[in-house]
Amino acid sequence: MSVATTCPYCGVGCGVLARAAPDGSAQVRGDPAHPANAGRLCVKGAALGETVDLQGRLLYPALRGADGALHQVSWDDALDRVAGTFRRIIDAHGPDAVAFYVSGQLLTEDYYVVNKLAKGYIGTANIDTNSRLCMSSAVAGHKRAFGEDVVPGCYEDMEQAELIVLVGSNAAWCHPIVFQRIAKAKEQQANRRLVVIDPRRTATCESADLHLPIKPGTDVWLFNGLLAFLFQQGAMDARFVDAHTQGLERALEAAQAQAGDPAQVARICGLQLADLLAFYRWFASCERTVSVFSQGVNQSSSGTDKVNSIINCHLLAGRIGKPGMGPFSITGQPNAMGGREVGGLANVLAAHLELADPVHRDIVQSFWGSPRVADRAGLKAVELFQAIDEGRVKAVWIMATNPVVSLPDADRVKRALARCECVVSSDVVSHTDTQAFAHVLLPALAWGEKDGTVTNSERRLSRQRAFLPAPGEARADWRIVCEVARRMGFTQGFEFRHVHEIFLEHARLTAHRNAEPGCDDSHRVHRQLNLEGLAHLDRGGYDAMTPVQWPVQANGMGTSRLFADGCYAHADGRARFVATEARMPVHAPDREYPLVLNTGRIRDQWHSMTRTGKAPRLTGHLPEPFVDMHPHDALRCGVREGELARVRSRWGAMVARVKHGGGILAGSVFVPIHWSDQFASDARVGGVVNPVVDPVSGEPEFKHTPVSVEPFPVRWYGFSLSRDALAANGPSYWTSIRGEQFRRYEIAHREPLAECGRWARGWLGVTDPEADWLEYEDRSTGVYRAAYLINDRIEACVFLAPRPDLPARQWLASLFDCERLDDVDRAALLIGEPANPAESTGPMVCSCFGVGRRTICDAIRAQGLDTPASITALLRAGGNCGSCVPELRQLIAQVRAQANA
Ligand SMILES: Nc1nc2c(c(=O)[nH]1)N[C@H]1C(S)=C(S)[C@@H](COP(=O)(O)OP(=O)(O)OC[C@H]3O[C@@H](n4cnc5c(=O)[nH]c(N)nc54)[C@H](O)[C@@H]3O)O[C@H]1N2
Ligand SMILES: Nc1nc2c(c(=O)[nH]1)N[C@H]1C(S)=C(S)[C@@H](COP(=O)(O)OP(=O)(O)OC[C@H]3O[C@@H](n4cnc5c(=O)[nH]c(N)nc54)[C@H](O)[C@@H]3O)O[C@H]1N2
Ligand code: SF4
Ligand SMILES: [Mo]
Repeated sequence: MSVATTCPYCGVGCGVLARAAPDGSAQVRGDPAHPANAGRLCVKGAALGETVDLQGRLLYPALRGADGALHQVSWDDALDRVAGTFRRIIDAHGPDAVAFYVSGQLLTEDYYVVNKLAKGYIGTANIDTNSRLCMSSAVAGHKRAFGEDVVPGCYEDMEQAELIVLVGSNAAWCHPIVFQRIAKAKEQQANRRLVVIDPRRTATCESADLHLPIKPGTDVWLFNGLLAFLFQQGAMDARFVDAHTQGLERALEAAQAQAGDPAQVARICGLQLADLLAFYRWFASCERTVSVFSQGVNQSSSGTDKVNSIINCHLLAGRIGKPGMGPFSITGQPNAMGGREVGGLANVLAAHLELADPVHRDIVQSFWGSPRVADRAGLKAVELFQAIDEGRVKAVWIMATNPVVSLPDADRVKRALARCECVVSSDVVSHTDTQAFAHVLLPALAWGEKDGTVTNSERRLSRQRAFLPAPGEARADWRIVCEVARRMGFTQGFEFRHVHEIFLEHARLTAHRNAEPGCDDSHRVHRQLNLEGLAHLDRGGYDAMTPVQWPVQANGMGTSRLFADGCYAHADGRARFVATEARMPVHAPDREYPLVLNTGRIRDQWHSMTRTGKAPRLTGHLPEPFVDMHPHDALRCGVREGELARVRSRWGAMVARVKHGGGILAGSVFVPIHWSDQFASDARVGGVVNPVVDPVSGEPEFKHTPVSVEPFPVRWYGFSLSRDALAANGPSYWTSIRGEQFRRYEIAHREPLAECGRWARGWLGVTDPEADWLEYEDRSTGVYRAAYLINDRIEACVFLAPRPDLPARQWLASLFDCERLDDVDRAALLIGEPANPAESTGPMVCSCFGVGRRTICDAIRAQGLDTPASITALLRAGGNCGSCVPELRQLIAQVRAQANA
């Protein structure tokens, strides 16, 4: 029997039907009944089944001993250690000497209890979340504009819009199912337009009618310019503005002063004036406009102003609260939204109540019956780790996040954790960069094993349901927190026996003293977030809950769109225009650090790869960390495509492969965020990123750090495929990923090899002198190849050369599927080329069907294919999840351009 649950990756929140398979994997497919995806899944969702095996899982609690090693202990010992240490530190130094750093990948119920423990019982607001790194600018922008953290619209609006503006969003890769919905709506009605505002030409741009390659960080100019333009063109909805808003005058003044002249805006934003005006005109004339924004907006030192500059335009034109229009902050993590509902951020309380307001604090504390409630904002993520480094915070409990990888100035985070008296880490895997610093490891239930709710980008609550047994001694996060709370002496408030009871408490709190808008009872506070209709579900009702969008009325009906009545959450019911200040990012490039580092995501990996890194289907697309740069910049920096380079800033450095993806402006470089010390020697880009934050939200400026790029000179390059994991020490550079039947290592070294053969045997761990060892060496060119076989089956191979032009990995990988290699294969191994060149398919494009770039380009050329659909018909590529369709479009354009050249 399949279980209906929700995908644990992005904030689209797709429904999944899952069932355990006998081999320890799982079968998953899209849930046709889920409104977010109607049965579709992107490639990450489709590969979920490959990520649920127990290899690499953390299954038992562990404590770090005096010897520095981790030792398995009982739950009692581990929980007592956490509770005892936290209690001791609080008694000696006060509640603010401890902290929690949690995650939008927790379920709402987990999040609820940890926030309750910190703010209501320990009495500290030092609980922050990785949502600080992600959504906090959107949260702050919503609060300034609407009086509450509310996303007004729904996914259907994107399908109904005439104009979709994607700002700082690579939705084709990061929110693929929403993007597919947009793309499909566009196909169905040709006059729908898509504008993408992004300094990079991403896969998302392939479907765009207009791409504005904006100069990094200058979005406020663009949208302030738009505000001034809309006003000047008479696109203002005066009735709406008069009746439902406040503050236009000041906002408009600021916009006109800074960005009143489109020509100047175009100059500052680095855009063609004609393109800018085309966008402005489309926006002015399309009533149904949705502006979707993501990390290119939020992760900026003017992130909150960027958000408000976008919302301002929608308010001016009265385009909000109606079908097919509105500003739309699309969330990153599966439960970014749920975490905000229960007050996971250091400056808010549960149920969208404000920590700074005594009435709000009273609502929460009286509802909880808790001994106290935190009355001043806690430390925001970046500050929190600085406080740990300075010894002000002495114990931190990290749950479901990997800050040594994902925070800016991440080497300082390492230092801080190394110095911290007590680091507790709750995770599902046994080795992460953060756990290397933990004193206590707590094994949590993972996706497929745990139960609870999540809320997606369109405020839709869905159940995550278990379909796998709890492995080892792993426990649900909420259970672990409640255990520690009790052991700290908080005997009341954490007696939950089932996740359902937590959900009910949370739902009741959202309805508690939640007034009608305009109600003048000062003890009640109006909030849109209201789950009243779910507050009385019995256990069966909770288990059977179907996806529903908040607010949920008493009759159980959800709400797809908010603000239809023009009534906002500010006390006077009016939305606010915010006068936004256009300003450049804090650190400008200079002579020493002349390039701007932009960081973000790739299609098939999720964050620090602890789960997607397990799925062979996902590792082939972009198997190595890279620095994507413009060829002119590469020339200037003396680095070459395919070779290694060091990316350096004032804060740190990393090493990655140089790539010319073709989508990047001169002056910028792009590095993916995914590689940690578990997967590469030195590719944590977080160590390079500046710790600058937005002054309002505290969200880091992840998209803008001045850097230099310089050669990372090596004497040889190489790679290995091996059925067994190798001890990847030795080479100056290594990266490792999991393939179907092997692990793949890319390596390079700064020192020459005296004896390749000896080194290769040591590297592959081949000690038997009688082993079936094939070897080829050309001393004059420095090329070396070796393979190791057992009973004619290939076990491992290694290829070395002074330059990075090495044999195709895909073809070699296919040899690992063979039970026996024949003489032709053996010869091919030594020659380093397949006997039949057609076997080399090129880098992976379609991960679902394993179709490579070369195969696709050959087919486009030979058959004159001109649409993604025609490629799918011939090669199947793109026919399953559709995640690669934007790249198919790219390849068609490329082949065409080559043919015309
Ligand atoms: N495959 C995959 N999908 C994911 C994730 C993942 O790890 N992998 N993570 C999820 C999470 S948590 C999140 S938050 C989302 C993020 O989803 P997105 O925000 O779409 O992804 P990013 O790659 O972080 O950044 C988006 C774009 O912002 C652009 N940008 C940089 N600077 C600027 C600027 O100054 N102005 C503008 N307008 N754009 C700029 C970048 O070039 C980049 O293409 O993705 C979610 N989905
Ligand atoms: N340079 C740069 N840095 C960034 C960004 C960027 O664009 N550029 N983006 C930022 C953003 S938007 C985000 S959201 C963050 C994400 O950054 P992180 O939150 O650090 O990323 P993850 O790798 O998803 O970490 C989640 C951890 O939780 C574990 N885990 C998974 N499920 C569970 C569970 O149920 N319980 C417990 N206890 N553990 C679990 C996983 O194994 C993993 O170790 O990165 C941020 N950092
Ligand atoms: S779009 Fe993909 S990653 Fe996001 S929820 Fe849906 S299946 Fe999961
Ligand atoms: Mo995120």
